[in-house]
Amino acid sequence: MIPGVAESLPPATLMPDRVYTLPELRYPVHLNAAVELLDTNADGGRAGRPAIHAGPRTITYGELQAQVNRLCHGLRSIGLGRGDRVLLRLPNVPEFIVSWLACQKLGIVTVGTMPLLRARELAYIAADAGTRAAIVIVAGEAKPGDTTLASLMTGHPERFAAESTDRDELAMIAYTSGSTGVPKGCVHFHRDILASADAYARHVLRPTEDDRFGGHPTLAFTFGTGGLMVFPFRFGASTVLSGPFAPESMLETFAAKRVTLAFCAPTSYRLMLAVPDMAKRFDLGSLRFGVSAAEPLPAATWREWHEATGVELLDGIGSTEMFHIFISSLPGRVRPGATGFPVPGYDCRVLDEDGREVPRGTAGLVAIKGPTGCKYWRKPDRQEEYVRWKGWNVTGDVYVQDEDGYLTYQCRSDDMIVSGGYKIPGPEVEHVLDEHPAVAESAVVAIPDATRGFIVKAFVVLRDARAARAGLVTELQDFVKRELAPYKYPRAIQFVDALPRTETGKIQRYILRRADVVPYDAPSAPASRGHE
Ligand code: 3UK
Repeated sequence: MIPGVAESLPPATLMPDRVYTLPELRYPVHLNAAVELLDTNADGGRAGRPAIHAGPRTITYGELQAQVNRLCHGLRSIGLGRGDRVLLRLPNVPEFIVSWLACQKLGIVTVGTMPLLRARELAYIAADAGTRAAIVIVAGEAKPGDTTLASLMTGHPERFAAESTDRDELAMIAYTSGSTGVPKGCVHFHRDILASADAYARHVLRPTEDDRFGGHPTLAFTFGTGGLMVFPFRFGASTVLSGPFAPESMLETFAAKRVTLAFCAPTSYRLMLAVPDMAKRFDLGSLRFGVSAAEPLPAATWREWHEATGVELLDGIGSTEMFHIFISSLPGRVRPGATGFPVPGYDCRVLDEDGREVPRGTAGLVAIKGPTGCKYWRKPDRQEEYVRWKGWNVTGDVYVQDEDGYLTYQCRSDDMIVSGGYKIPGPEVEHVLDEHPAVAESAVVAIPDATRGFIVKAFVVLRDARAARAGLVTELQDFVKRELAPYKYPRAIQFVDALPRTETGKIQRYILRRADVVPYDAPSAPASRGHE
């Protein structure tokens, strides 16, 4: 492994136990994800088959391989190579895939970033990962002398010998949304990327080369990395890339491009259902399944979608730490409202706070062992929280398993708000609100919402209560949108005189979470404003 990079991984004692129970999860010692995903197809008789559909463009495996190889030469010519971290800041366009595969071939560690992230968040990630270069899309024409993807690719041969990476060598660092306000880098090896395809996709979706994968998750989010790039390429199938999600255009893409496997968040399925006459206007006959992840899929959404389209949605819970889905509904055995069963290759238990298994029917922390697992980059304390009790991955999700084995999601055990499929750490929004000159302190919680599952609501104590003028709500919302990814802004803001606190000074968020919470206009105990 690469010196200086490997040391940033948690020590062996904190690593999750990896289990490789299925024969298809045994890989050779030298393994390169790009070789497996691209070259095996392009050199194995699929050079003329489609790999990417993007708008009017179709890119075959052969064309993709030629572009990737030329970029490999180009990246090497500017001194980038094995072990370097490179930040990718691209939307769902073919250039993302070309750049990602080229980096993997060179043994470069890709650091994908969500397109909506802003300067503050990107600066943190770039510094934390120690990136040496970034591949970004910028507006305007390139000036002579600028380094562009095109200039890097010009004049280079279409063949390139990939680095012979170790199967357990760093391939990518994926950043979480950060439950304590600091995003955490999750390391995945070349082997992890393939194992997720060979466990989840192979056993649950059973893709063939005729499948077309489509949907909206960004390629930088591991839900999208898997669903819209790794899984299709692992099976010689193709991916359908589209612009930012809008219900009608997504339905139009599914119909026009004959998508067979859709990857969306539950909120998006609900928004598509709300399009008038959606099933009549859009021919969804090509769809085999719709994968639903990132937040719980309510039974009502499952039924409505099934009624409207005849297509089964497959709920699956995954995480950035685990790379992809580890508990999933199985085709033909869906119980609406339940997530489903452990994905073949994964072992799953429901445990109490001390790591003991709870009886069936009792809620507890879900714990996972499998071929993928959490490896935080430079966060040993966080590693200890996620990987507990001798190697179990503890995601922070509370589950109940019934007598038949079905696992049903209950809630999260921390302050992460899940809204419209986005993970929004409450404390991060609070930190930003607290920087506004009018704000004394704030508390942010999730409030149930029919469309988004939950919305972000901020309870704000002003420095001067008389400042609560009309317009301040919008001003605070805009302030958050400028500082953070806009989806994190509080859709509801309520001014209060004080925040409810425990004796030890902890904010009692459970009181704030009650939708019918009364405004705190009655004066509360002076001690409750601890910092004044
Ligand atoms: C929550 C779910 C209930 C859960 C993800 C599929 O969401 C993904 O990764 P993140 O790191 O968040 C992980 C957390 O999100 N969650 C995800 N799916 C479900 N809760 N039902 C679900 N089906 O709290 C989990 O711990 O953003 C999802 C594939 C890859 C991913 N990265």
